[in-house]
Amino acid sequence: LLLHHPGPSGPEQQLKECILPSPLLVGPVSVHLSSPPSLEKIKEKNPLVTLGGHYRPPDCEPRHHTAIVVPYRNRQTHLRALLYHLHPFLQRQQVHYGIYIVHQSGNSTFNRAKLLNVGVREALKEEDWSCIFLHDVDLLPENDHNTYTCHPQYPTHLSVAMDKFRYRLPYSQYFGGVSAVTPEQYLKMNGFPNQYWGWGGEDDDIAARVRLSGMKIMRPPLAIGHYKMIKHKGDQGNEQNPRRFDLLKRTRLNWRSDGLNSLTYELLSKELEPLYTNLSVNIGDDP
Ligand code: UDH
Ligand code: NGS
Repeated sequence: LLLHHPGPSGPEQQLKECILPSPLLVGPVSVHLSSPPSLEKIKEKNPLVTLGGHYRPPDCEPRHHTAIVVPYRNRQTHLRALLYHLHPFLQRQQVHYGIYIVHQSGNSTFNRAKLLNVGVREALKEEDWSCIFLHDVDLLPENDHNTYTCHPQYPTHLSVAMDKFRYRLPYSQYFGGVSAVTPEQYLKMNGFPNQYWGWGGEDDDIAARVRLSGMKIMRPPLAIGHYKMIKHKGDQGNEQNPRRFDLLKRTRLNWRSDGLNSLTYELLSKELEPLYTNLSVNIGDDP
């Protein structure tokens, strides 16, 4: 199948669809966590990444269009480590991708799930992504056979074997870390909850929404879904949420009314950095 793709130099090139699996994959990679390079160095190592942290494979027409959404506040070193690892990782997979950092501005209690809602909405305003990854900043994938693409029918949980859980799931319904949905799946589950302020439970709520909306969770094999987590202490402004257990009891009643369809926020700025798009957002505060 031949498709038209406007080349960078002007005249139209004809590109063949990318081969599956990508011939550039290497399998397991060793991930080093200590002192990641500067953003400038990372940029030099990734010359084909364009402003806002976008990339298209230069030699073939990509089959997948993936937005990576990262909930974020005050984790600069982790962000550098993620960008350093993720850019080459995604390029080896030959996906068309963009990286969106959703920065919660101000000092209000952190709200991971709401930031993810914002990221999905803003990413889809910009491009017709076929897959959206929800990616913690401190998780580095260790095997590029763990492809950053979506299952057509069901949401995927990717970080099934994290080093801190001794490369297993901590419990069978665990949905934290790295997961992926298509825009259709996201719509079907009414996105993510907006009411989880502080640490814990929001990922369990998201997993419950998947089931309540009639879907199930897909996962890669444990041997492939390996991740290293950058060790760190609990963050200021993200203390354990004492309400999480009560909220989780009500997911079944609340998921249709709280989520994508009740999302409000104020986009303060959108900056196209060389390696990522930086969305700064006011999501309000714990009422
Ligand atoms: N995040 C930030 N800044 C914060 C808090 C969270 O960027 O201040 C983001 C970041 O992408 C992180 C994700 O939200 O990876 C999840 O944060 P988390 O603290 O829930 O999870 P993490 O896996 O740490 O990073 C868990 C161990 C520390 C909390 C222990 C509480 N008992
Ligand atoms: C569960 C939390 C999840 C959390 C998981 C792993 O207990 O949000 O532990 O936590 N659920 C509730 O608190 C209801 S971790 O070991 O990474 O700190 O993701």
